[in-house]
Amino acid sequence: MPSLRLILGDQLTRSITSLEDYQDGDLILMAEVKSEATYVKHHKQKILFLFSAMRHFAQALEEDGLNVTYIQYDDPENAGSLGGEIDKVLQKKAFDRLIVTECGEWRLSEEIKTWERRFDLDIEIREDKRFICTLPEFNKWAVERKALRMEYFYREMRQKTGLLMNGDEPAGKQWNFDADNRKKLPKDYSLPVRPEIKQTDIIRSVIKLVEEHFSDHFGNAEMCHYAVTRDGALRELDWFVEEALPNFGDYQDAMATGEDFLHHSKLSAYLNAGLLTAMEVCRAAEEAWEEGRAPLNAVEGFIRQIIGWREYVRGLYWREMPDYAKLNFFGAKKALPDFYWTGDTKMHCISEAVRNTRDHAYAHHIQRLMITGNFALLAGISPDAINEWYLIVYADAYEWVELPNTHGMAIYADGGVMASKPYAASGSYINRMSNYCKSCSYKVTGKTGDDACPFNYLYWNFIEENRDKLEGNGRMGLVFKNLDRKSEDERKDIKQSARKFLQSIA
Ligand code: FAD
Ligand code: DLZ
Ligand code: SF4
Repeated sequence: MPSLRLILGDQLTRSITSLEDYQDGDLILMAEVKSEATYVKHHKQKILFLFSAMRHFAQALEEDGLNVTYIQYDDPENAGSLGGEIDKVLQKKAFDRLIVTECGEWRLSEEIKTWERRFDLDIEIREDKRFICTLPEFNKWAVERKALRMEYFYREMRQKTGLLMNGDEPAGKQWNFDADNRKKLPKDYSLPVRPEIKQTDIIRSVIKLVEEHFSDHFGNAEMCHYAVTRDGALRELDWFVEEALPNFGDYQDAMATGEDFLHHSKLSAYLNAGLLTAMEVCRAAEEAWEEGRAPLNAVEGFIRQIIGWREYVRGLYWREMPDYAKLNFFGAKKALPDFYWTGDTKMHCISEAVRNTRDHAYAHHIQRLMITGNFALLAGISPDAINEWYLIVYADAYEWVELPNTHGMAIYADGGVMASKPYAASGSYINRMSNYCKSCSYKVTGKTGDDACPFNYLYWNFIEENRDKLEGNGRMGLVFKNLDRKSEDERKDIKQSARKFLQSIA
């Protein structure tokens, strides 16, 4: 008997394991459903990107002669959930088994496990081979260690893939060139101009659909800012490698007013949805270095993000879930301030990060980590609220990658499973890496009081309030030494300024 093959919205590649051994008579099911589109109120641009990419992918499969049932969101018969759509298919025709590649979120993976009983059908959950490190391999690496630090994992991935390796030696005799990658963008610097995204008929019809059904979701979707086919994503990759990669390393941590992508690749949405693979992206970068088109600090930095951070957070997510999501090391419980949605704050760095997020369902790593993430950490925003925000607002957000980055890296809610100390910083870090403070109503040099940069007093207030939790951390020694040098009056002012500011945003 034939097989029913379910392809999820972030599995848009011909090499997905659920399509292996496809035979005549099999049916591929893809469905735009309410349960996936609204379990959080995803950014309009994310829905636009994903539904458009799903439709193009289904069309390409059909053009190749595969048998596809594609359910559109506004189909009057739409059952509203993946399970409901499977049920509908099974009412019409019998299948031997349902084949699906393992999904990217705990929530859905638990639901899929219930389908065998629900439909009285064999469910074959296949490995997601898009990743370089298998989950058993990650677990094996993790059990042998006290601390799960990305840097050591990354070295193993370099050896496994052979990327930037000369035999057993790392290219340039150094594993990591991060120290070279912390430059501020020079004044009057010209950034490479990004190519326009071709708007297709499919995109145009999904724009209408999004406006009709998701008008109360966050963000802009007047046009699609993402390529929606594999060919389009490959063009984006080529542009990045030629134009932006050469300076990716130098300005990796830089931020600048009005510059929304800088030298970043903007490839995460494509990688996570299946339009590009991790290895092809890394090989393209490696080739640019081998041919002298991009320097080693840029190429190593870029490859590390993918075979290092990306693989590492995925392994960590599946290893630590479901308990991981419940951790709240600092007991943070404040509500998310409105300006995370409106951008309406005098803090220029935050309004810039929120504007970029609203316009493109994108912000680059340092905006996510050191602006919105750092603020949430210092202000004590509840992990559930901030995790939900990050899952909603980015086109590349799926819980396997969003949660460890937010919960672990940005707000240290996991108490150090992922990072060796909190990524907390005052305004001087933001000033060092950006030109934001020049256009801000607050004074970055001010320590306390109404005009002072809130990041300054919130930083010291955070350190003081969490002394019991952080003082034992060897990497925080200098920070506590500096805090202890402050006078009683200074500490009182810090506390008062922090209290007043936090009340004003409550
Ligand atoms: P580039 O800077 O060009 O980096 C190249 C690639 O490396 C990215 O496309 C991405 O695939 C990978 N990468 C880089 N950093 C990370 C990382 N820390 N973890 C995993 N992959 C990484 N990334 C997501 O894909 N989805 C998310 O939901 C997500 N949420 C985040 C939340 C927070 C609080 C933080 C601090 C980071 C988050 N990241 C997330 C990681 C990173 O910020 C984005 O991958 C990156 O900004 C995407 O832009 P880019 O493609 O231009 O990246
Ligand atoms: C994110 C998303 C959205 C918005 N909509 C759909 C959908 O309608 N149908 C679908 O199959 N997948 C969708 N997705 C992606 C899924 O949420 C994703 O597969 C899971 O979160 C697991 O990563
Ligand atoms: Fe942000 Fe403070 Fe700089 Fe203003 S002064 S942009 S709030 S860091």
